[in-house]
This record gives sequence, C-alpha cells and structure tokens, in this order.
Amino acid sequence: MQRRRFLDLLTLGAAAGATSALTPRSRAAEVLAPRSPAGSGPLRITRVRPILTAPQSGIRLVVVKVETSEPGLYGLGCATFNQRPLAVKTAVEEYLDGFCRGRDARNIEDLWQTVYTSSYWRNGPVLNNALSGLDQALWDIKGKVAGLPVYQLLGGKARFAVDCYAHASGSDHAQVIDNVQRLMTEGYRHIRIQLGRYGSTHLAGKGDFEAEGFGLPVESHLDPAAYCRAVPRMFAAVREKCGEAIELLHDIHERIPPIDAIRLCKQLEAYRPFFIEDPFSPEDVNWFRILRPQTSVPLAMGELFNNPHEWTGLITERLIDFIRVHLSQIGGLTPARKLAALAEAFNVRSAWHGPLDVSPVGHAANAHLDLAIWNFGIQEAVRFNDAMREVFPGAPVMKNGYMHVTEAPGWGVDLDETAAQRFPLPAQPGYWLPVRRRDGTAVRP
Ligand code: GCO
Ligand code: MG
Repeated sequence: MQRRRFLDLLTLGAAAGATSALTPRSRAAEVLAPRSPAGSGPLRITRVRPILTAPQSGIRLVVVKVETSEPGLYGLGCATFNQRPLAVKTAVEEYLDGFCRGRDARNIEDLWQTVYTSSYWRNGPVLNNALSGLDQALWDIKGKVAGLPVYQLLGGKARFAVDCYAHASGSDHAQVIDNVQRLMTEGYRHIRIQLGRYGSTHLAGKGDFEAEGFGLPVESHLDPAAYCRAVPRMFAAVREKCGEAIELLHDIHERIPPIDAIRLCKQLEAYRPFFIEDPFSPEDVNWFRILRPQTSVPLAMGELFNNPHEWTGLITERLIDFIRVHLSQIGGLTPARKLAALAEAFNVRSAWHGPLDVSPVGHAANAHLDLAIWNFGIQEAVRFNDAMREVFPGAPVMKNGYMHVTEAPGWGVDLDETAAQRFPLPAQPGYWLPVRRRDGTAVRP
C-alpha cells in the first residue's frame, strides 16, 4: 500500500471521523479494509431512507441512505430534485424502502430494472430521482465492499482529474469580466458567462402584464429581443478583455423562441464558444435538425431529460456535441454509464449537469464517471461552502480548475446526519416562479 494513499485515507478517515466515535487510525483501517460481508452470502438491504438538508443557498438536497445486513456498511446516493424534494422523499419512504428490504444489495442491475418497472409507468423526474438515490448508494456499497473508489470499478482513470467549468455572471459587462478574471486566476480554463439571470430578465423592464394585474407580482418579465441583442455584446466584451484562449460557455436555458436561438447561435460563432447550452426546450428537440446544418457552434443539451427517447436521436444523428444530463434525473449511475457508452460510439462528449442542486454525493458520482469514460468533455462545478463540507465530509475538491475525488472506497463522501439536521429545508417548497413575456405569456423556464 502506497504511503501516500494511506495518508490520504487517514485524512479522510479523520474527516469522516466526525460521524463516528472511532479513532482516525482505526477509522482509516476500517475504511481501508474491503468490507467483505461475513460469509459470501447475500448482502441484504435492511432499510432505504431519504435524508433532506439544505446547507447552502436554500437548495433542497435529497440523499438516500441504503443500510445493509452488514453492521456499519451503508451507501449514499443523490436523489436531489430541488423543485419537488418532498415528492422524492415520499417515493423513497412509501415505495422503495418496502420494495428493496431483504433484497441482495450486490445485484445493482437487477435492483435497478425491477424498481424501474415496479411503478409500471416510468421515466419521470420524481421516480427517477428516487431510483437514482438507491442506485448510487448501491455503487457506493459495492466500492466499500471491494475496498475501491467507484471509478476503479468502472475501469480506472482515463485522466488524472476532472476538468471543470465555473459560472461567471453579472448584471453588466464589467461585473461579468471581473468574475471571469477572478476565476481565471483560480485556474479555470472554461467559464460560463451569463448576463444576470437566465434570459437576462433585468434587461426587460416591466412587462405590460404587470400593469394589467395578470399573474402575481413575484413573477418576472423576459424580453427575448433584448436578451438576443445583449449576449453577443457580452461575448465581444469578454473576449476583448479576457483574450482568445479562455473557453467561454453560455446557457440559453430554452427561454427564447427556437428561431431566435438559431440566429443567436450563428451570431455567437464569431466568438468561438466552447458550447452553447439548451438552445431549445426538450419539447422542441427536433429543431436541432434545423440548427445543426446552419452552424458549427458546439451544442450541449440534456439537463432536463428523463427519458432515453429524449437523447437517443440527438446522439445517434450527431445533432449535439455534449450530453448534459442530470444523473439523478435519469435514474443514477447505472443508466448514465450506458448513456456515456452510447455517446462514445458517436463521439458525443459528456458535460453532466453539476449545479448546486446536485448534492456532493451526486457531484462525486459525476466525477467518478468522468474519470473513467473516454468521451469526457467537461464537468460543471460549483463551490461548496463550509456548512456543505461539514455535512458532507469527503466532498470533491477543486484545484486549478480540476475536480478531485478522494481515493477512499465507494464515492469517498460521507454524510453527517446530526449536522444535516441543522439545515432544514426552506419554507418555500421549491417551485420555479413563472417568467412571462410582455403580454403575460408563460415562458419555458
Ligand atoms: C445549469 C442549469 C441550472 C438549472 C437548475 C435548475 O446549467 O446549471 O441550467 O442552473 O437552472 O439546476 O434547478
Ligand atoms: Mg443549464
């Protein structure tokens, strides 16, 4: 055993020590040892339960804990659906727990397939997130039993770490440029630039619907034309101040009419974007057949996908360059590694969804898969605050624009339930407030 790895795990042991009374040395020894359950018989699932916490920015995280017949052996999986956390909680407590108890935790594929069809109707956001929590937890357990990080179970490292992009936004060019330059000094080579919120609603002024009392005062107005005029100017300003080398990304976030998105993509070609994301909504994916022949701007899509029907054609017809699914929205690691293999055959690269509404366990799952696949493109990354790191010891760390996971078995991320309880979910249940055009027409968010 390399001393370095032992020390790393010792530190991890120490970090995770918060959650148990064991000394760091015995904890590390415990973490190191492959946890081959007593005897080679089945490893029974004894409980599947959701843990809800919001340690950062009021984001509603849902993590599933799978407990087993092997004392102290459990797994964690991300089931975070920020807009419907309580629905996922119910799906886990009322359905998955009862269905999985007594089943053999070693048989991930069988559990995935049987839970997936246990609702007859399937491929929806709530049940997929619940299934993902279970699935990722089973991979965590399998890594712990093997004494290996999950990426090793997926074939080992295809790169030394995970290259990431970070977010730079601002209500004007100067703010955006400041944030880009700050992130460049932190080592990021890929930076997503946004002018205010998605669709730059701050440029729209008041909508006529507001004076008419249509909708509620909390709702916002989006002016697609103002947004489409502003984005190329933002790219021009950033390129001028920050240079040609920095890779720039932008998220249209499906908020403008498809034909406007096509014109905008063509205008942005001059600024050589790394990718333009979500030019269309999932309901409009057939517009890619119209966009693709008209531009060489790299295209990214997928965070809103739940169903293989949504991505298969886009990949097999090479209509996108980056697949951006949210791992828990498609059911976890098991379907995601198959999706990655499909995408590799058509040289479509990965860019898994990785904002704050993915828990550190989910970020680790993204990163372990990113490390192991050949067709890795880029990984979205966020900065965890201290509370998040306290609740999730072992959470991935960023160095020089690269995400690093620990070498501990499984995901290498633990969950301190006592600390998690100190961060209850915010009162607002999670729904997205409507965004409207001038006349009050609801815009896809
Ligand atoms: C992104 C996404 C997010 C989503 C959010 C929804 O590219 O990171 O668009 O910002 O809007 O995850 O809850
Ligand atoms: Mg997005």
